[in-house]
Amino acid sequence: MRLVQSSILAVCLSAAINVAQAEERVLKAVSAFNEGSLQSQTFEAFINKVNADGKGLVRINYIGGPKAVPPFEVANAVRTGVVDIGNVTGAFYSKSMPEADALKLSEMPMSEQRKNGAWAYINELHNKKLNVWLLGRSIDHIPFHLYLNKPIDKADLTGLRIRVTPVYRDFFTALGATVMQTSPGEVYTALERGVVDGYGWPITGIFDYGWQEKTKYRVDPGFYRVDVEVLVNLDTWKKLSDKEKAIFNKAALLMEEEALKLPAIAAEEAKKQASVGIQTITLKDADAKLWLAKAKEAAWKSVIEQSPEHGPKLKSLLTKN
Ligand code: 173
Repeated sequence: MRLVQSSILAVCLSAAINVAQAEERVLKAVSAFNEGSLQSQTFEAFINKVNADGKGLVRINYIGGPKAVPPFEVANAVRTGVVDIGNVTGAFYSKSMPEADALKLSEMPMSEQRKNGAWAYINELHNKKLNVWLLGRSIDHIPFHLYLNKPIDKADLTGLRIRVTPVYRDFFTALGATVMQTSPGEVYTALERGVVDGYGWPITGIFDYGWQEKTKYRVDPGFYRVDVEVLVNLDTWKKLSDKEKAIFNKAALLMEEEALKLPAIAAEEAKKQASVGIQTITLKDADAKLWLAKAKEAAWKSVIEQSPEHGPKLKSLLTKN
């Protein structure tokens, strides 16, 4: 008798569990950067937070990095709903939305952008142009750099062939470089074969791709503000309950706070680069000034040319002068 009762109980329990499981919403996520790499880690912590807080209600199924979806396709995959969530830099979708190239030009943290209306404006552009919700920013507060295998001694890249994405294209071209666009996954081979003399990349992460083996110099100062966004398909976002949205927003704000720690990681990475023999070429005085001025000028010029409607407004929202 007891046996019968407990087996009935077991059946009822497992039925209840099945119902709970059936009701848990599962969203698919990908990153444009290698799984576990520095450009994915803050996003992966965000996923863990959502999954812990959303237990039984909502869960993110992390499919992984560029093996799942090619980097330049991630935003499109989120737009069409092939995946629900993507961790991707604006440069990888500026072909579909040129205003995305302005995100690296922000001169303030996300907390400020959320207060001064910049986030709201940029989110609306994402809603309308890309059918995505701009949930938050997973990488912030650290610069991009130029890495080289041939030395330079001034702010002049004439005669050099550099690997780029839209992040660096206008700037390096303005300084005389010949540029070639590749995804991160193609950089190692391009360096190995000598197809390029250098590449643009953030201060963090070259070890994730093994490029330290093929890199002689890093040029300082760094420029811009590395931007990686967490995009959510807009239809998916609208379907979430208020409770689910609150879980996502809380995890996104936490992620933006965690990004405040990236400068410390950047300092460690710079040390590690020096320890494996990567030399720093530091442009000084007038050259450093010219370097930074050209970076800013070339990129804003391009954003405003491509988006005369929104470019100037973005500049006033994202820059301090
Ligand atoms: O260099 C790149 O591939 C690039 O544009 C980028 C942007 C943000 C983070 C890492 C890389």
